[in-house]
Amino acid sequence: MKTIIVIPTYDEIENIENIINTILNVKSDLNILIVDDNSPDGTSDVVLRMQTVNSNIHLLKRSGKMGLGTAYCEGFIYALENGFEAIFEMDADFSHDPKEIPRFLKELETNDLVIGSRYITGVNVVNWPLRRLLLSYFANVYTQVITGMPIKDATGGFKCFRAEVLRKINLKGIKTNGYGFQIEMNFRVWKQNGRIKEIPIVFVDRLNGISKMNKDIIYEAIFLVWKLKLGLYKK
Ligand SMILES: Nc1nc2c(ncn2[C@@H]2O[C@H](COP(=O)(O)OP(=O)(O)O)[C@@H](O)[C@H]2O)c(=O)[nH]1
Ligand SMILES: [Mg+2]
Repeated sequence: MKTIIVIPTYDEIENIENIINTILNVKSDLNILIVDDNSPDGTSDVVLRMQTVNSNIHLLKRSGKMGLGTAYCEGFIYALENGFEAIFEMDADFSHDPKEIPRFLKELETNDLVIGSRYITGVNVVNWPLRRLLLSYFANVYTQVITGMPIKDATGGFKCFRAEVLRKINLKGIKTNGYGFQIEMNFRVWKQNGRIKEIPIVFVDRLNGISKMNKDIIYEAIFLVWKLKLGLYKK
């Protein structure tokens, strides 16, 4: 399958070159799309430089920080327009191990969405403060109870979609970010009876750069699950 890894970036200068090279070392025919929100640290300049020697590296540069959800949706639209069949979500900060990419692709042969899950075999999170781990864990229990969606890790950001399933989603209508975005995408695939498979991954907190997580992302997710449950979202 023609595969692209979509990576949203905001101030990832310390990770960008390394993550791109690590992914290409896993499989040199993978394509990578960086969706950069005009990072002040010049992340996109590094991508531009790397593009000159490798045409598998793509860049979408947006005018400013507009959030993770819309960055992914623009990336997905680009991927669909360019004929990619397997479309990944992945972070730039090495929390997601590129070596796992082939395992996702194997599972995608018989599924529509493969989710890297931190919570199917106990708790596979390394180096997160307990506060953040508890927040994530209970956010997932809450999401599962309210929505009824049988997914143990609905907020994770390492996953792979089949193009067909993304084509059925109104990507321009999605306004959520962060946790909420991940939940909403899973929910929409689930509602169209997409085949969803969780595979265990280990999530390691970033070593370089800083997290862009904030309180608004948590409030958004709390209200979103009710909206989804009650059907109050744009189809
Ligand atoms: N384009 C874009 N990327 C973002 C934005 N916010 C976060 N990111 C990227 O999304 C990924 C996950 O963000 P991160 O800060 O690591 O979140 P955390 O892992 O939940 O702490 C990283 O690659 C970030 O650079 C944004 O507003 N726009
Ligand atoms: Mg991170």
